[in-house]
Amino acid sequence: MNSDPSAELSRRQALKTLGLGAAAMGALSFLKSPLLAADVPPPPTGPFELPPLGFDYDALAPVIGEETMTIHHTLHHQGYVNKANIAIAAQPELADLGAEGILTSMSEVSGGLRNEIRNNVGGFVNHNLFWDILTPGGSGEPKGKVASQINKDFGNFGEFTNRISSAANARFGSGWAWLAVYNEKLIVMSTANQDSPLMDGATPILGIDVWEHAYYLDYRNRRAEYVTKIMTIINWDKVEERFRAAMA
Ligand code: MN3
Repeated sequence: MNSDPSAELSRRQALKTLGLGAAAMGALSFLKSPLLAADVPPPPTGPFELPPLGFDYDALAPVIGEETMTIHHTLHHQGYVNKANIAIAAQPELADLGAEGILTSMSEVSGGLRNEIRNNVGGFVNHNLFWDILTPGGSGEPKGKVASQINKDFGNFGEFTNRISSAANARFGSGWAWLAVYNEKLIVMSTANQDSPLMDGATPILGIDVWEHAYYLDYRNRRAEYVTKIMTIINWDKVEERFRAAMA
């Protein structure tokens, strides 16, 4: 504290001259916001780009709320894109493989940034699939070839639903449950973190994100309820497309 009254007076005078009272100084603190500050570097560019959602952020409510969707797409998914671009910059030759190709070839990827590539290219690709196979209101039960194959490999749709729900609920910590094509059959599997079935030679055609960021705002710790609800908004037309492509 400055105990010299004349010094305090001159400080006030200086602020007055600048037209900046305490309230104005407070109001200007927004300049420190990381979203608005002019000196924040632009996000890294590279081969990977965040795809736009095929629906509005509030369109999956009440199964997935607007706040979850906004954060999940603009912060989490975008974060994987940014970090994947940073990691790939050190090994630009990998970009020629494409994102899926990198995951398929992960066992051959080496170098100091291997884990960053695995986690962030994985997160990028997994979320690309996740948004693609969801649709507001769902599309009912599967039809077409994927429905026939589900009946063939799991017995019936209800049994498949039980299997993928169990895989999603049993995954300890963060990860995914998947319906994937492997050796021309459908299998249910789960992976930890952002690992992809592509790393094990399987092609995912439906995925359920069971990271807490996917459901905590809407369901708190009730993962099983989230899994049950998300099965009601699956876009089976897109799963069918992916199934046909994987079997071709
Ligand atoms: Mn996620």
